[in-house]
Amino acid sequence: HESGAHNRRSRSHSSPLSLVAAATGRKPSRRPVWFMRQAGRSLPEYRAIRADHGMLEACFDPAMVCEITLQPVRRHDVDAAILFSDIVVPLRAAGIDLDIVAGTGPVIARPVRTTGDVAALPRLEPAGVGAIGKAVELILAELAERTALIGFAGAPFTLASYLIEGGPSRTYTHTKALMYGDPVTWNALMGHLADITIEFLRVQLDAGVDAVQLFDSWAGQLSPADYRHYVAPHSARVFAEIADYGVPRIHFGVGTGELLPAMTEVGPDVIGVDWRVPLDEAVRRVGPGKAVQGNLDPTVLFAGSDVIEREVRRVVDDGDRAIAAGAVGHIFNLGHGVLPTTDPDTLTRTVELIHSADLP
Ligand code: 1CP
Repeated sequence: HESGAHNRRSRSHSSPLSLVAAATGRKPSRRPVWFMRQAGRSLPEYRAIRADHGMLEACFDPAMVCEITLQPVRRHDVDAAILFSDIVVPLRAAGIDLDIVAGTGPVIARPVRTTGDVAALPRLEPAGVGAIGKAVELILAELAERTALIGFAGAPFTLASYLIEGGPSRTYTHTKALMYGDPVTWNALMGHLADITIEFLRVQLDAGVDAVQLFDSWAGQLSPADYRHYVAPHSARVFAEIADYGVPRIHFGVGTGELLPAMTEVGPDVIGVDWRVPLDEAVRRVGPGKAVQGNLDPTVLFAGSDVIEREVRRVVDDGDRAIAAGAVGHIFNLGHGVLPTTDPDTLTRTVELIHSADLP
């Protein structure tokens, strides 16, 4: 791949991107904010598009991806767009039979549970996600200079959980049974998924995304010891293999308070924190030299403007304390995704509130 050849990163030395500045220890022009799951879900203009198009159909149509990615930026003036896609898109592109079912999420036609199933998994050819690279180019052509584009992928553990369970899960029984019971097959699967993740991220990075986030949404199901033993080597390889792009790499999972040290060891530049751990406490677990991202509880957006103001202020203050404790910057976000019934106007007002707060 030609790192940096044809993208906006050439401008990064005088970058006006507040998100990149906060991620790399430079002073941002304003406190950067974006929201996980800001694209889709809560926006009526998204629902209007999706009324006539399936989720996967939309994900492989560059014009639709571009439009849906830009919708929350137009509305809320957030400092980053996140590519509209899904963590299972590269699996589908590789040829795995799956669908994204409304109200459920990813559903895998034939769950992957045996050594033979793992050996038969297809590889991802970059051409399979050509539409996603094209979408990134369309978005970058339209995005304002001050707005970063974040690419993303699912981490091997979270992808494995969908492939093995066949869909969303509460207990991850099959996943952990394979992990504990057949480590050789487990590592073969995780290695294969790391390859797919690296390829998917490279297509986005080659097309010019300004940052990437690796979602290990369900890693919080594991103890630190098991995370280090069964997961960390594979996630570490993903971070290492994209390091030469020089763009900020964000790592996030839900319920990962106990895993923050281990999730930092695998090599991200920015560590995402859910709402359970205050940002300044997170820095004590992560150590100095990383940026922190988070961590307003998404349900606070339903509690009225007084509570929102108070909680935004608290997260901003925690972010300042995190910086005083050694973090290189703070990117404001929710502790997990925007809930579908969130009032979009509340999101817009919350962004205004965050931008009006003093910088540390
Ligand atoms: O706004 C955005 O965040 C950009 C688009 C995006 C992203 C980053 C979507 C669109 N999905 C994702 C990542 C994703 N997908 C994650 C990691 C982030 C997280 O923890 O939220 C995960 C775990 C998935 C899997 C997935 N896809 C779920 C969760 C299922 C479960 O196990 O609980 C669901 C519901 C989907 C479908 C999906 N993905 C995206 C949208 C807009 C939707 C809803 C589709 C619809 O309209 O029915």
